[in-house]
Amino acid sequence: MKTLDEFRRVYETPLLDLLFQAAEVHRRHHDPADIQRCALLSIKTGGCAEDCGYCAQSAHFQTGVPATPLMSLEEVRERAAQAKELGATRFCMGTAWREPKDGPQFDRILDMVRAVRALGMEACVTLGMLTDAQARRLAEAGLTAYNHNLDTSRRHYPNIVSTRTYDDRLRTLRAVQNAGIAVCCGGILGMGENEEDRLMLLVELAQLDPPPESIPINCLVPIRGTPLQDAAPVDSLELVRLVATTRIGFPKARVRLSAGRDRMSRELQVLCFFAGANSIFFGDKLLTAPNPSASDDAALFREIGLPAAPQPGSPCL
Ligand code: SAM
Ligand code: DTB
Ligand code: SF4
Repeated sequence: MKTLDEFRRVYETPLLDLLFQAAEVHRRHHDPADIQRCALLSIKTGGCAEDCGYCAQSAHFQTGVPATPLMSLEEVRERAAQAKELGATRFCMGTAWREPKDGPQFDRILDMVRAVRALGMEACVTLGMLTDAQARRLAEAGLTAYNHNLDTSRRHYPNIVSTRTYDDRLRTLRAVQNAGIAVCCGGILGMGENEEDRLMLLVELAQLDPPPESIPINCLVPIRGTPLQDAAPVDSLELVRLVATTRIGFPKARVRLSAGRDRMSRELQVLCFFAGANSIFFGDKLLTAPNPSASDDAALFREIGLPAAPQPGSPCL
């Protein structure tokens, strides 16, 4: 599927047929019991120069999130080892940067990537815009994937961010792909866009060559102090339709049910997994915003009948 019409036709399929088709595609390409757990760590929080209207970490808004320096290598290694014990197979690190500067901080991030890989986990970072040379150095350090979201449709983007363009985002995605790093690229629902904007985002993702290895679908976590603080929650069935359409359009991708799960019922999350979502962020916190607790997620996995992550202190650790 490449065109808006094709995505729309799938999206508008009667819901039960859509779910059935998505589940079929999902099972043809993936083991339905394989729901990846990714751990997320903000290694440099707050004080960001960009003005993304959804973000707690932009210096343009009064959100009460203090700016912190880049974490030490040792702390990151420790957090990654803990996440591995809890069942994470991918460790994702984020910085509140418009772009990384070359120098000691970027070198430290390369060491963090090597440390995560040495623990036997996939390593993902999201650092903002990259040059070709930075992407190549991340690839040499063993980076598995780079997260860089297009967030919404090209036409809605300027309503959300003014300090960079859609084409800036696409340029970084190309640098990442040229360096041979897998792309993790998705969006956020609930930022005042309509259903067509959401499908237009999928069309943009389908134009990437190769298509993204993973597609995070975030539901906006409204942050007090940002322009989107009062945005209405995403309709549950619209979310399920979008997950199913994403699964059908990107059969091989990991579709990651990302931010906003703390406001979703268990039933909604199960429907999303049935519709083809096969990854979550787990741990009590996303970057700055809340996430369901690790023990709630372990209970959910048990209830679904999937192998739950080992808990600290459990005999199998
Ligand atoms: N600064 C880098 C960048 O913007 O590319 C990396 C960190 S940024 C916080 C990573 C992604 O988190 C954003 O692209 C956005 O899709 C998502 N995100 C940020 N704030 C969010 C929120 N309040 N709700 C949902 N998703 C959010
Ligand atoms: C993505 O798409 N979602 C994650 C990850 N990539 C870096 C981030 C979600 C951030 C939610 C808001 C916060 O924690 O501040
Ligand atoms: Fe900065 Fe990223 Fe937040 Fe935008 S989304 S303000 S670039 S941390």
